[in-house]
Amino acid sequence: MVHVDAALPFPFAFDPATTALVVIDMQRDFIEPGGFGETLGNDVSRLHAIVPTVADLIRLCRDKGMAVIHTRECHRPDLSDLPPAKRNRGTPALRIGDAGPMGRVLVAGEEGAKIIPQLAPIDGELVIDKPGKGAFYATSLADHLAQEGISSLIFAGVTTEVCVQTTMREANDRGFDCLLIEDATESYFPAFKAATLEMVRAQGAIIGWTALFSQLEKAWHD
Ligand code: C5J
Repeated sequence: MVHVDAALPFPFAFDPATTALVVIDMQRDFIEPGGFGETLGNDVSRLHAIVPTVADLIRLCRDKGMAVIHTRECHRPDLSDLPPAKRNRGTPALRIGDAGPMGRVLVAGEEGAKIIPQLAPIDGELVIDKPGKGAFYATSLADHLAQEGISSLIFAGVTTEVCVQTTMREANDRGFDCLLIEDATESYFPAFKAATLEMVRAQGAIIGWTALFSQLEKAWHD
């Protein structure tokens, strides 16, 4: 067992053999300058800044032989998995499926939907394409985790309050113990990230735990 004593709100223990790292939506359109996220007026440098820490986290988990899973928020090219309520909401300059600066926005196979090269999955790692915010909705993730005997999940990725938090809540309801790595997740809105970290670990880890990457690394080496 690995004991992350510094985790909040109290120590988090996990067995690497029954734990997976889930890296949420580290895609070009959310993170890279010139992508869809920036066209929406977001400061993507905030998200770009966590890339080295996420890379270190992935490397650590790979070195320890732990399962690494990646997700991408994207839709089929015919948009048959895109509910009108998601496509039509609001008055953005670009909608999902429209031609954006890196190809069609959030469409599978387009440049913008790809995971950034620095964090590219390697052979044998599961990549989940998800049409929703949560990675369990309309995907094979639950079946895969059951097959592999996974009972704990460590989370990283973007954005903290949207796809990361939604997936953690889905996982918590399905009985997984969840640890969110604070400096391996980010939001375009600092206050939303801070609030999410607080609400995840409130009321005795009502959704899960949080810890810094250095605290996880130290726990593994102790
Ligand atoms: C994610 C979003 N990945 N914010 N998507 O959080 O729309």
